Amino acid sequence: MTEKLLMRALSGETLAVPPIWMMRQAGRYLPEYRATRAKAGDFLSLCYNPELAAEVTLQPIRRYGFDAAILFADILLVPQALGADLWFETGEGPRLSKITEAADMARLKPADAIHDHLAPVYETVKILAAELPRETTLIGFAGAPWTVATYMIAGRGTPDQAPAHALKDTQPEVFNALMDLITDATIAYLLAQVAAGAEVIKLFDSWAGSLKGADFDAYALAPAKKIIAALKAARPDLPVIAFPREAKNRYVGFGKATGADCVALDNSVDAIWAAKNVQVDGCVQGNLAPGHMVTGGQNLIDETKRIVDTFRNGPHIFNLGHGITPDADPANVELMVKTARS
Ligand code: 1CP
Repeated sequence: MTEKLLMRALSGETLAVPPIWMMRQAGRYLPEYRATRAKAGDFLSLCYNPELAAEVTLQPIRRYGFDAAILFADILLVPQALGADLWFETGEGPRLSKITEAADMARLKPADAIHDHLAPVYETVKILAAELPRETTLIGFAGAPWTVATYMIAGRGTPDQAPAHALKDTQPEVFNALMDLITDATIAYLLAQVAAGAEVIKLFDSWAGSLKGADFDAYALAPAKKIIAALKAARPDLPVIAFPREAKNRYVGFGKATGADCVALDNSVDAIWAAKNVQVDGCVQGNLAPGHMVTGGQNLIDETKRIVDTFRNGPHIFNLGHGITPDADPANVELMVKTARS
């Protein structure tokens, strides 16, 4: 049997101490991350520098001994590999060339043309597979098609994903062609990560919560199902974590319907409800509010214990409900890990 705790939880085992990792665990709250990013020049140069990307992936493992490392990259590298322009405005976030009509779609590359551009990412995975401690699981990832599409359509992050909803409703053929292209590119990208040594895949659907009813089925559930089926056709034992963030009641049955081995819960989800309605079907991940990494103290200890206790009767991976923020205190992460493991 594998000694990797994360793999054991993903195979459905209930463990006395949950495996732990943290979304955005390599990030700006760590001084060593900021130093390495400065060495690379900027964020995208860091993503495409295999030695330095592997270095920042390893930093939180050395500091905290997390049970999993997540490949350092970004969900927006796939649009860039498909031919979109991508840059980061300092202090603001990502900017991309926009998809607003069929002519913009026609300028994109086919799904199987992404690999040259993404080769440095596969190289990062190879370095990590060789360098990680034997008890640490390597997670590869991609954005889910809807979330990636929201950025490609709007050309930036949006609070309500309005431009993507508008394209879906007014030019469904353009929208569907984009979703299909992202889906195929994501399958190719993730299979290449697995071939390079990723042991688990996580699919981030950060904006799934803005899809309602039949739209949720068509654009969150169906693409996840298609991607997971394609991954498992190639690697039947590959565990997949799905994160349909803010799916609310649609978290129920999401694992079964998509074939995901684990469903990641955001911090708006009540743990008692999730243990009864989601964890019954298998492993769940989550869901401490990232704000506790800023505020710390007794609240952090109490909330960490509450979450570990509530999920203790089934398979559980301890994590935050979303990414750790740049203003977090590294000492609070230490306290969280110590509390969850005690
Ligand atoms: O300045 C910096 O150093 C950049 C900050 C940063 C980091 C550390 C960005 C820009 N991306 C990342 C890395 C990243 N992004 C990882 C690496 C592994 C880890 O978790 O440690 C991962 C898994 C992601 C995934 C990602 N990127 C998501 C999905 C998860 C989520 O947070 O909801 C999304 C939506 C993005 C887009 C993105 N990239 C970066 C930013 C600031 C954003 C959000 C933009 C927005 O909506 O405004």
